[in-house]
Amino acid sequence: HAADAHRTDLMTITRFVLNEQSKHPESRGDFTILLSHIVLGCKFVCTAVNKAGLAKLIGLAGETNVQGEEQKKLDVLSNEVFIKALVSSGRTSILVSEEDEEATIVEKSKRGRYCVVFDPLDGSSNIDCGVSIGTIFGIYALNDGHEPSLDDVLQPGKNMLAAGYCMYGSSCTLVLSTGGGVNGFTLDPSLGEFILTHPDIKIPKKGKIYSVNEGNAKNWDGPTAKYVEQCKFPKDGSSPKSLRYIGSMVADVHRTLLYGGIFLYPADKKSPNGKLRVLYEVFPMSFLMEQAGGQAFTGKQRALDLVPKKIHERSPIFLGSYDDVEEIKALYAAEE
Ligand code: AHM
Ligand code: MG
Repeated sequence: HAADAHRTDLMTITRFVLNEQSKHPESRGDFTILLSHIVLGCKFVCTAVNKAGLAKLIGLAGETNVQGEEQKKLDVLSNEVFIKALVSSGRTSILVSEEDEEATIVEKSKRGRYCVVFDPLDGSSNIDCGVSIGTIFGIYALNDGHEPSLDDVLQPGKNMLAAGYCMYGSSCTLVLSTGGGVNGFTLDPSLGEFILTHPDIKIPKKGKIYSVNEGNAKNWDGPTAKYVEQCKFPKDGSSPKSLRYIGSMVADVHRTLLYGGIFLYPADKKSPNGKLRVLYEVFPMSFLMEQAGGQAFTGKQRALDLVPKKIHERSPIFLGSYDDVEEIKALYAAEE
């Protein structure tokens, strides 16, 4: 019966992506191979994060442990794992990581048709207290027939082929979109496989939660300040919103995706471009939000229309439920 079928017919992430790719007759399986290398990186980081306290992986980079061995900070380790997995997949040509100043141009013999932008371990200031952290990634296709260059990744987010994140929380959850909706997979540690647990995620049209670092309020611009005031003292007779802010983007965005509401990292007087990075934080999360029926806005434009000029560029971001983002858009429009 149905419940039995559920237990024995496991939709793994590889099977899911293979199914999706088979809808594209031109597909050569390259994307599936690339993704399986990203998944490997996520599994490795998940294991490392889970035993971070035990294995004393949380020391400062360059510190030595009791055995006199060099320890690596988790974010440095995660970065190495992803770079090596992506290069060895033979399917990438350019990699941009938050951890590396310069983009990695893959050596000729290992090149492939994709460019990957990623933050190997976002929210790493949360590691020591055991709060959820995550990996964020976006994938572009390489423009055919030329030497890979930064122009291949300095592209608007709407050109991404796929985006996702993996959250290392009470469970390890990978959320992915290849442009046909959003799906969530949870790692079954006994199988070592990500299993489809959240098919076709749609964000609620309107939410009851706002998520922002309110400690920056004194430096906010008018529309952000007005919006947050409205969340607390709604003028339309609705109930005030709840505030939830973890300070770990993957966790804050994951909750926003599932429960609805809005996540804000606005500009302020001290950081006129906000804090979050366009290529590997703002774009992948904006891509997922739109694919789930929500919106993502920079204060000036649709986030995915932004054309980055530098690989580590930052942008303010407001993303979440469709109606909630409409409200902040209206406040910015009224300012002009
Ligand atoms: P990081 O890339 O240095 O880890 O910083 C990014 C993190 C995000 O996960 C989170 O949304 C944000 O920084 C929180 O910033 P703040 O502490 O200013 O609220
Ligand atoms: Mg980051």
